[in-house]
Amino acid sequence: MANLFTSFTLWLIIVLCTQTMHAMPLWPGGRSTRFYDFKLQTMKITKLCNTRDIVTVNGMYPGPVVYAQEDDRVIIRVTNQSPYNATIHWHGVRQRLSCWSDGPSYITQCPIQTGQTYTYEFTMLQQKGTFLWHAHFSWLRGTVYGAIVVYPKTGVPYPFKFPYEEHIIILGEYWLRDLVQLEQATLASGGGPPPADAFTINGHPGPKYNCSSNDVYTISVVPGKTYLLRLINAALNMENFFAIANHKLTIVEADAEYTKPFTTDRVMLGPGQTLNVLVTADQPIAQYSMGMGPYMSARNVPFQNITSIAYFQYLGATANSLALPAPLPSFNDNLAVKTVMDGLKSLNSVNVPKEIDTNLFITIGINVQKCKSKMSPQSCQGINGGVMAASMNNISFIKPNISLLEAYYKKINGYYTEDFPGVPLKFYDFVNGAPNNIPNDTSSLNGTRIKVLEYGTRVQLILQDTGTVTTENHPIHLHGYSFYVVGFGTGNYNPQTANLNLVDPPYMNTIGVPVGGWAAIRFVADNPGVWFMHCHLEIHLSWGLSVAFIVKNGVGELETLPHPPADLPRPSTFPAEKRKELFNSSPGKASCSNEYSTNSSGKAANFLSEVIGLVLPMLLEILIWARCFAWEACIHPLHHLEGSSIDIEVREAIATFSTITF
Ligand SMILES: *[C@@H]1O[C@H](CO)[C@@H](O)[C@H](O)[C@H]1NC(C)=O
Ligand SMILES: *[C@@H]1O[C@H](CO)[C@@H](O)[C@H](O)[C@H]1NC(C)=O
Ligand SMILES: *[C@@H]1O[C@H](CO)[C@@H](O)[C@H](O)[C@H]1NC(C)=O
Ligand SMILES: *[C@@H]1O[C@H](CO)[C@@H](O)[C@H](O)[C@H]1NC(C)=O
Ligand SMILES: *[C@@H]1O[C@H](CO)[C@@H](O)[C@H](O)[C@H]1NC(C)=O
Ligand SMILES: *[C@@H]1O[C@H](CO)[C@@H](O)[C@H](O)[C@H]1NC(C)=O
Ligand SMILES: *[C@@H]1O[C@H](CO)[C@@H](O)[C@H](O)[C@H]1NC(C)=O
Ligand SMILES: *[C@@H]1O[C@H](CO)[C@@H](O)[C@H](O)[C@H]1NC(C)=O
Ligand SMILES: [Cu+2]
Repeated sequence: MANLFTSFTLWLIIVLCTQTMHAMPLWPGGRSTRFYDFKLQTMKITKLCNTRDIVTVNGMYPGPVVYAQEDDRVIIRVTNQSPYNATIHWHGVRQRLSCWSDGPSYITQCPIQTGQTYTYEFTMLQQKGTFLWHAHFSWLRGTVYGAIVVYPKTGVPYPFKFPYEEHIIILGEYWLRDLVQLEQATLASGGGPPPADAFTINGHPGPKYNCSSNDVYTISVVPGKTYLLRLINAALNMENFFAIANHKLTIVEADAEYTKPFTTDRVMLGPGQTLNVLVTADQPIAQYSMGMGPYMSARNVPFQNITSIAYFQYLGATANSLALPAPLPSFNDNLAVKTVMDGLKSLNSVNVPKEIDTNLFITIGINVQKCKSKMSPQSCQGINGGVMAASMNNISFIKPNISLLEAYYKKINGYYTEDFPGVPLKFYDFVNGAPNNIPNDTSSLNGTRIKVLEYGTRVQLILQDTGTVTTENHPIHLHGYSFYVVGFGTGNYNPQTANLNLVDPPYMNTIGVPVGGWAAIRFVADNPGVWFMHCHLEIHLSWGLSVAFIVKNGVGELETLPHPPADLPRPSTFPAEKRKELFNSSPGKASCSNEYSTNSSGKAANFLSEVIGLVLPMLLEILIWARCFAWEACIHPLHHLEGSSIDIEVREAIATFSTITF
C-alpha cells in the first residue's frame, strides 16, 4: 500500500510538472465563461386553433438565445425533463477539440434520457456571428431550437455601419402532431412526410393562417434607421425564401462569417443556414410585410404553400395602413437561389487550401427500395409501391444504437465499418441518366460506413446531386468544420470546365447543393473526432442521407481529442462476465439503451475495480483545479478526467463564479 502511494505521488508530481509546461494559451480555453441552464420540458401551446404539448427549452418557443463573444467559453447544462430522448447540437460551432459536446445523437453521444443531465462545453474559438442550436434527436428540432449570437471581441467593430438595432428572425415549421411520432409513422409508412401545418417566423404563423391574425411577429422600426436582421432557418423539411416588401436586403454575413456586402430583393435559406442582412427603413411610413415562403426544387412533393407573414412596421404607421405583400419568388425559382449564391463572397481574401491531399466525390440523392414480399402494403407507400430512402454514394446510412465517437474512442468493434467509398461505385450521367422509376433499380445499399481522414488532410469534396427518383437542392451540413465553397454549378461536375474561386469563396457550414448540380468544398481536417455530414432536411436524414468522418488525432495535446466528460450519456455498462460473453462471441451488443444496465450485485462486483479508476483521478482533479484557480481563465489541461464526477461540480463552480447573465 505504501509502495502504491509513493508511486502515485511520484506520478502525480510528474504529471503536474509536465502539465505546467504545456502551451496553455493555445488551448481553446476561452476568455469569459458564459453559463446557461437549459431545461427541456413540454409546454402547452395554442396555435392554429389547437392546443397541444410541444417540447421546448425553458418553456420558450423559439428557445432562449445563447449570447457570447468571440473566443468565449460556453457552458450549457442541459437537463431533460421531457418524456423524450434528446440531445442539443450547436450548429456551426466548430467544436475545436470538443467533439464530445457536438450533440448529434448516436454519433457523438447517447441521447440524454428523461431525468438525465449533460453539460455541453465549448469555446467559440475565432468564431462570431449568428448560429443556431437545435435538438438532434428524431424530429424534436421542429420545436427545440434557438439562436446563438456571438459578438466580436470588445472594441472590435462590425465591418459595416453599426446598425441602429438588431433583431433575430428564426424561420420555422409547425406541426399539429407529435414530431417523434411523426418521424416514426413516416418511416413506418415507407412514404414521404406530410407538409407542415404552418410556416412560422419567430414561432408565429402570421395572418394568412387560420386563427392567427394576432399570432404575428412585428418589428417596430424608426424611419431612416438601419437594422441588422439575423436570419436563421430552423425549418424541418423545407428550404425557404424570405423577403420584405419594398425593402432591399444587404447580406453581410453567411453562416457566421462576414461576406462582401451583397444587395438583393430576397434570400433563400436552407435549414441550418444563417444570414445577417442589413435593412434600411427608407420607404414611406407604412406597415410592410416580411414573408417566408417555400423553395421546393423536387418534383411531386407536397408542401405547405401559405406564406408566413411578419410585420416590418414603421413608427407612425396607422394601425389600418395596408401591409404590402412581400414579393416572394415562386416555389421553384432556381434562378433566384443561384443569384444569391453567386453573390456570396468572403469579405476578405481567405486561406483556401490550394494543394489537395484527398479528393472525395460523393453523390447525394433519393432512392426507393423495393417492397419485400413479406412487408405489408401499409409499409410500402413510397413511389411505385416502394420504400423511400436516400443515400450518399448510394449508401443509406444506418444510425447505430451506440455513440460512434464512443465506439471509436473505446475501440469497441462491430458498430461501423471504415469503408465508405471516396468515389461513387459507378460513374454515369448522375443528373440526366439516373433511373427515376422502380423498374430501373432506384435502390441503395445500406450500412454504417465511415470515411477515415488522417489529421491535417487537405480535403476537396465534390457533392453531386443525382436524378435518381428526383433531383433536388439538398442543404448539406458538416459538423466540426466550416468549409470553403470553391465552386458550384448545374449538371454533372466536370473538373475540366469547373470554375473554382480560390480567392474569396464563402466559408460556410451548410451548402445548398444546386438542384441537378454540384458543389465543391474544401477544408483541412484538423479537428479530431467523429463528425457527421448530412442533409439538413430532416426527412432525408431519417432516410439515410448522411455519412460520418473520423478525423484521427495528430501529434501532441493540441491535436488530440481529450477524454470524454464524466457526465456524458454513455452506452450502458455491463457486468464483467456479461461484457466478456457479449464482446467475445458477438460484437455489437452494447447500446445506448438501458437494456443491459448493471444490476446492484453487478455494481458491487465492479466497485473495487472502479475505485482505482475513480478516486485517484479525483485527487488529481482537485490538485489541478486548485492550481487553475490561481490563474485567470485557466483551463483544465486534461480537459476532463474520465470516470470522475468531481470535474462537473468544479466546472459548475467556475462557471457560476464567472457568469455574465444577459
Ligand atoms: C381554415 O379553416 C377553414 C374552416 O375551418 C378550413 O376549411 C380550412 O381548411 C382551414 N385552412 C387551413 C389552412 O388550415
Ligand atoms: C398550394 O397547395 C394546395 C394544396 O397542396 C394546392 O391545392 C394549391 O394549388 C397550392 N397553391 C399554389 C399557389 O401553389
Ligand atoms: C430506365 O431509365 C431510362 C433513362 O432514364 C428510361 O429511358 C427508361 O424508360 C427506363 N426504363 C424503365 C423500364 O423504366
Ligand atoms: C446502388 O445499390 C443498389 C443495391 O446494391 C444497386 O442495386 C444499384 O444499382 C446501385 N446504384 C448505383 C447507382 O450504384
Ligand atoms: C438495408 O437495405 C435493404 C434493401 O436493400 C432493406 O431490405 C433492409 O431492411 C435495410 N436494412 C436496414 C437496417 O434498414
Ligand atoms: C445494436 O446494434 C448492433 C449492430 O447493429 C446489434 O447487433 C445489436 O443487437 C443492437 N443492440 C440493441 C440493444 O439494439
Ligand atoms: C431513449 O433512448 C434509449 C437509448 O437509445 C432507449 O433505450 C429508450 O427506449 C429511449 N426512450 C424513449 C422514450 O424513446
Ligand atoms: C446481477 O449481476 C450479477 C453479477 O454480474 C449476476 O451474477 C446476476 O445474475 C445478475 N442478476 C440479475 C437479476 O440479472
Ligand atoms: Cu436532402
